[in-house]
Amino acid sequence: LDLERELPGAVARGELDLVYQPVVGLADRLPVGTEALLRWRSPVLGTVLPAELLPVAEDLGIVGELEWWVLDRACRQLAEWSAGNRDLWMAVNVTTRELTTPDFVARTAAILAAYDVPPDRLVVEVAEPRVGPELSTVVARLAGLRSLGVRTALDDFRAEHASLAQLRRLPIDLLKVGATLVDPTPEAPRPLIDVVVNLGDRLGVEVVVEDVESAAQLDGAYRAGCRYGQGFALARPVTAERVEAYFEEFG
Ligand code: G
Ligand code: G
Ligand code: MN
Ligand code: NA
Repeated sequence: LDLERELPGAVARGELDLVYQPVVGLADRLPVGTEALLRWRSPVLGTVLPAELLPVAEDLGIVGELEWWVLDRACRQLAEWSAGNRDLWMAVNVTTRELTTPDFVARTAAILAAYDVPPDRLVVEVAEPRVGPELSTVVARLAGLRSLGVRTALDDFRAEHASLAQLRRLPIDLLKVGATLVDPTPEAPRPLIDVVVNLGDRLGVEVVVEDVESAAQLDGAYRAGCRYGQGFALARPVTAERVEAYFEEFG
């Protein structure tokens, strides 16, 4: 397949790219940071999205190479933005597979030092780990990142699957939940977002509502006590230049 043939050389050919989606404070609607999202600009295949390329990268055994490219590039961009005296954060998605490698924390520390980025400007986003032996390694790595000063986020938190015991164990600063939790349904006419925000309060975790697509979701999330929001209703993922223009306008 073209994808399998082309992907291994993509880093060396300079074909990887990041787009940045603003994260906004819900009280004042001002940007607080961005989430970096990987794009592969292939001259052969066009723009390939992570959902398509990550499974192939997994099969080829090159996820690590891609992820370290992303972390490096995102921190370099963050250093540029920080030099302009902007207190923005940069969130980066990391697979459990890469997070659990032994030197993950040391390599992250090295990148932060290389670009002279204040560690608390970096947010590492991870998906809920499976319950099992992997969990204690995830806990250890997240704790290691936090001891550097890096912040941690649990991505795609799904209230219906939540294992409370697991959530209590995870050393995280931010909980990202989908905006559909704000929507009332026939089964749950009082939306579940309140429950998640209360849970966050108890655990000392701020809630970021993501995939916000409507003004109703935005208002509902704010009223429920979510601190931050992200989604097409606020801003789409865009190139570095366009996100800078966005900061000039709104930040
Ligand atoms: O950018 P997009 O909306 O297509 O992202 C789809 C999925 O890919 C999301 O789950 C997102 O977390 C993930 N993703 C985007 N960029 C990266 C990345 O750099 N590394 C990893 N591991 N996942 C990413
Ligand atoms: O899994 P993760 O949360 O990292 O996924 C981020 C993905 O969500 C990106 O691919 C981004 O393009 C997508 N995304 C961002 N905002 C919205 C939105 O408002 N609606 C939908 N459907 N997807 C969104
Ligand atoms: Mn994410
Ligand atoms: Na998410």
